Amino acid sequence: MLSNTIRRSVASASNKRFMSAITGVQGREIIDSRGNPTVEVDITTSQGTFTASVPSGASTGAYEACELRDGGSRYMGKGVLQAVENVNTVLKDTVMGMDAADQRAIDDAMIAADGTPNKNNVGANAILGISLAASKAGASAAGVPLWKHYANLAGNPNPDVLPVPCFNVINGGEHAGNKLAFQEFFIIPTGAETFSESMAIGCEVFHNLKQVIKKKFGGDATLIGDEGGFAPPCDVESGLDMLMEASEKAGHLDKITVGLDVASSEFKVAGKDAYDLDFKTTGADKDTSMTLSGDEMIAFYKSIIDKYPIVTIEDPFDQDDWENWSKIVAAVGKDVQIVGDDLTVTNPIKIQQAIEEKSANCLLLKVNQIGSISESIDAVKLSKQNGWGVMTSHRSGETEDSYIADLAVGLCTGQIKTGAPCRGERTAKYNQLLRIEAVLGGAAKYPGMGFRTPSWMG
Ligand code: 2PG
Ligand code: MG
Repeated sequence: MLSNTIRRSVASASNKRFMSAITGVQGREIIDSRGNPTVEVDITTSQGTFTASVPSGASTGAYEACELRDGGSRYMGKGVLQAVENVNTVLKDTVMGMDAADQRAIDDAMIAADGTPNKNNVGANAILGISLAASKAGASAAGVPLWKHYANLAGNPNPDVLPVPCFNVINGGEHAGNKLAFQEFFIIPTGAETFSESMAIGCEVFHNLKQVIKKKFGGDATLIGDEGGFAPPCDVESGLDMLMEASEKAGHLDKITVGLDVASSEFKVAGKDAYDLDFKTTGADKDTSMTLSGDEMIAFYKSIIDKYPIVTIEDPFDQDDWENWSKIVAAVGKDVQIVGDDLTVTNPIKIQQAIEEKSANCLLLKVNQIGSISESIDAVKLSKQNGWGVMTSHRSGETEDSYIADLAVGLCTGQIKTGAPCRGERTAKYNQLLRIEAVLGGAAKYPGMGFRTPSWMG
């Protein structure tokens, strides 16, 4: 005979299972911040309908999981109707009736249904849409906010650390029409006391930067790039000078550090130890003195590290240039964070290799590079267990969805980049962090200069 206590707990467990069983899956095509189609998914349980959408990169790493696009002429080949079809058929059949709270089982089942290492059959954009929407349904089933749900899934007992925001206020590379080779220039309010103070500092520097750029280059130069930052006709050093000038004008020079995403895979010269910093110029106008070898790149990085308060550099070398990655970590990695994006593509296999070869010391966490929440958690844990930092990241093509803010807190990544404090798809994430900070109240922590080692498993 079952005791009453056991009977009660069996009843409540099965009740909970019933409450969060997936009863509906609906995918659709929506538009991202660049006017390209992307996947959105609704997951229905008895508690309601939960919606999530998938971001998309421009400077995409060669080893990222498959982003399934339709090809042809519709939307310049970028339609996602096939991925949506896969959501509404094979993946729907896979997850219907499963417990939305059991993220790992859902993700594993979809990965098995796809059957390829890179999710080439159904598309990582299809799988991720369901994975994300299921996580929202799971949070609701558990009766906790999304950031707490992510913390529970990962085993983080105390999700109370807000990330330091890396505001990408100057855009270059593939994200802007200027000639600047480096893709992102960050203002990082490491001297703030709280997340909300860091937002005020970031916004004030951003507005001052607009004035600095306008004075130097005129109003046309204050037009913005894909991630909301300005895209002036500057080079790397004059861009950094303008960040310094704007921070000083805003009265925050003592509260900020700076960082870069070089995104150098975009301008590696194929087959040569060479990087073309004038890659957007073609023909006779190209300045060949701007093509640097790996060693010259390292010398250049060292010179700007000496001159500016640089604390983080992402993708300083191409995704296959492992040797130069290891060289730069050995040269500057103690004081400066070296972030793997294209190198590691949020993939535990690549991260393991980079750990062994000491090629980076921080993971850029992009959920769509790997294609599911569970694998993203694995990537973060592996990085943290090996003493790496973790920077949560948006993509240059985004939607209004703000789950990366919840991920940053839930997984205690200590740092996030989600563009400038400008454009709704960017501010959606920063605003969600302000909400989480308000809910945490006095318990909220801000890591400041400790962003590389925030507390959980740090
Ligand atoms: C990057 C990102 C995001 P994209 O390189 O880190 O800023 O750009 O999404 O285009 O890869
Ligand atoms: Mg990058």
